[in-house]
Amino acid sequence: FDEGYQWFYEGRNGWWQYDDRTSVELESKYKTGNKVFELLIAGFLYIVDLENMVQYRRNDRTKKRRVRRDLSSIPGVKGVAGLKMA
Ligand code: V3L
Repeated sequence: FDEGYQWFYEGRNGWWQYDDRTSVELESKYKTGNKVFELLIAGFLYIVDLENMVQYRRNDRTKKRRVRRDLSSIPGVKGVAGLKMA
């Protein structure tokens, strides 16, 4: 990772950091210029589209969440992969 950068997906009123394994995968795809790819997240296949910076379940494309690569110090981070920050 570049110094201080992290991957986030959109929550209701803020951003969730991706879990470590998924973050490493995202960073690797990002670095190789891979724009659209599948990821297994909590047992479901998701499409990540880095051209439009969104993710959505492969078999339900109606619920799109924004994706963001930004400094880990951004405001509004709720926690990691659904686990609220202490
Ligand atoms: N990593 C982990 N869980 C995810 C991810 C991901 N990248 N994408 C979706 N889910 P959907 P608030 C989120 C979960 O988009 O209160 C948060 O992690 C998603 O979890 O329709 O709204 C929280 O746990 C949701 O439970 O595929 O901010 C939860 O929402 C489920 O997959 C509530 O967060 C369906 O999301």
